[in-house]
Amino acid sequence: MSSSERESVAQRDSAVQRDTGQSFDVIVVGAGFAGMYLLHRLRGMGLRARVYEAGNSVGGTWYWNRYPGARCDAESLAYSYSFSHELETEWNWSERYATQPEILRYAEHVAAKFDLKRDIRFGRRVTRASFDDRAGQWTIETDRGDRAVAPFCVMATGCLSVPQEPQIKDLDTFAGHLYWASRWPHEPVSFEGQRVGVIGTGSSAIQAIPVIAQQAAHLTVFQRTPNFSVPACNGPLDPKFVDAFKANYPGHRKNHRLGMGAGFGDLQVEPHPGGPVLETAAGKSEADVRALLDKYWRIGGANFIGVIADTILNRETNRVVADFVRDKIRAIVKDAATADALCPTSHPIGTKRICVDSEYYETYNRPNVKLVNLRDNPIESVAANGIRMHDGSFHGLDTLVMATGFDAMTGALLRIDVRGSAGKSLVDVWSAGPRSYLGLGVAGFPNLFTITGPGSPSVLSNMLVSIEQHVDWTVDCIDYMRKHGHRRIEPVLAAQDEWVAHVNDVANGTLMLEGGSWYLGANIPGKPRVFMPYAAGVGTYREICDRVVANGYQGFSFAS
Ligand code: NA7
Repeated sequence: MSSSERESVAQRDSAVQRDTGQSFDVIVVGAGFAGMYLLHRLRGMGLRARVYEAGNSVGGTWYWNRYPGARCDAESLAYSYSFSHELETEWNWSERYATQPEILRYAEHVAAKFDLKRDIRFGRRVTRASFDDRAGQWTIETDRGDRAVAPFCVMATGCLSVPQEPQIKDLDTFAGHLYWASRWPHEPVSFEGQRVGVIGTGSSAIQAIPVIAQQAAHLTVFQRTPNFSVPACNGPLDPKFVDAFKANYPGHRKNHRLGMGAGFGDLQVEPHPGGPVLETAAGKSEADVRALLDKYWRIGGANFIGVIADTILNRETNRVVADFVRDKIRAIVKDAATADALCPTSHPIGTKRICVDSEYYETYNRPNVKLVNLRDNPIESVAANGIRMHDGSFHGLDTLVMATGFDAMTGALLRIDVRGSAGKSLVDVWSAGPRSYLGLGVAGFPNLFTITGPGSPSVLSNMLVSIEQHVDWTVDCIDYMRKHGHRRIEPVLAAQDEWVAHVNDVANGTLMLEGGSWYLGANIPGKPRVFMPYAAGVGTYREICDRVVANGYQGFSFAS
């Protein structure tokens, strides 16, 4: 049987089979990049693993986010698995920033290459995970009636997987086409001849808007908060550059893992050299700093924010960088009032996720595109054929695209009824915000691991680097326990408290708390404001995790 035949058999079986009390060594929730690698590693240790996935195939965020223009804002050669040299050598990325379809093809390729799908149950959403203290095992239940048990449960549920659906009055009365960026249909969507509205101006919208504008008869962008965006300068990857890069792939990967920043290390070698190249802008000639920033603006990419080392630490540097970008916006966008409305002023640059775009600001020079500033004139309500504004004006629409973001980092975990020791509910334990040790485990929830959980670098890093690190740590820990006869592990409460305080201290030393971002939960009404990711960089974090292991899993308690 060919690998593609095997895949479709696996998917068909997945659709008809139901687990009814089967027992496994490890149950994994989610078959995105984390769940896929977990399965591969667990199998490699001879463990029996079952993966449950809500989508109908692998890829996680890349399975769901199919909106026009969707692509990774991290560079392809770094945003890819490093665990198999054969895989990284044989796979050829076509562009500097891969499109969503290409990343999904990669996920499917990995699933086929390592024959992953036979142990994944697709189209199942895990609804409940409960730990039985006496049996020392987790019971996992899905919305399709599966029920399975295992001593270990690993949550690979992703950081941005639960869409945020804002309460906009009468949204359900819209009679045209309504699309959510994060749940885009699998069939092609045409905007030809349509009057389209987009609500939101985060990364998703900033990628979608230029593509929609090219097709639509008219596009209205409803913006509440402008974001800083830098040009991607995307393009095909030069085969010579790729060959040279791949010739030293292990060296580059090592740099990604151990770097003090976000896990891109030295990817930005020529022709995309990276930073930091200047310690601070404070006290420097602004003209010189601007000349440097201009060089990196032309190189493109999110690394722009790392060109000056203290951009998110020092208010003066931050102002210089933000002013530079605002001037770029004003230079690109011809209509002065639109340019003004597009200039972010309410948060320091880099304290919300920096967007990476292709012709975003240029799109506002098109005659068929209009920006509506919701700060001046909020949305009053949605009608069958458009949007009514507070001042009584009306925007007629045939299609409405919602690009309103996610309940980040905790959303997916808290939508599962997770019950730890003595029936304790994760929703209750995290009612004032997430508390976790190293972003890997939660006191009171034995044998539960969270991949890229709150309290780890996660969304502030190259996700593939962080995923591989957490998967390796978790699987090695399970292996250690089996070899040492431990049946139960959980974080010690005091170690967890200390870690949470440390994560807060690191964030407090930056300007990040001023961002009002989804990093803080600020985009979700009523969500506790806690800065969730660990902001000290992937290299520092990895050293800490390794030290914890070297010290006999310091901060965790074991039981037999
Ligand atoms: P983001 O970055 O959270 O952006 C969501 C956008 O939606 C943002 O501009 C919001 O404005 C806007 N929004 C949310 N609710 C409303 C309402 N009620 N009215 C008007 N506008 C609203 O999500 P993305 O999907 O773009 O990107 C998420 C991450 O995915 C991204 O960082 C990458 O890592 C990949 P607000 O700022 O709240 O005023």
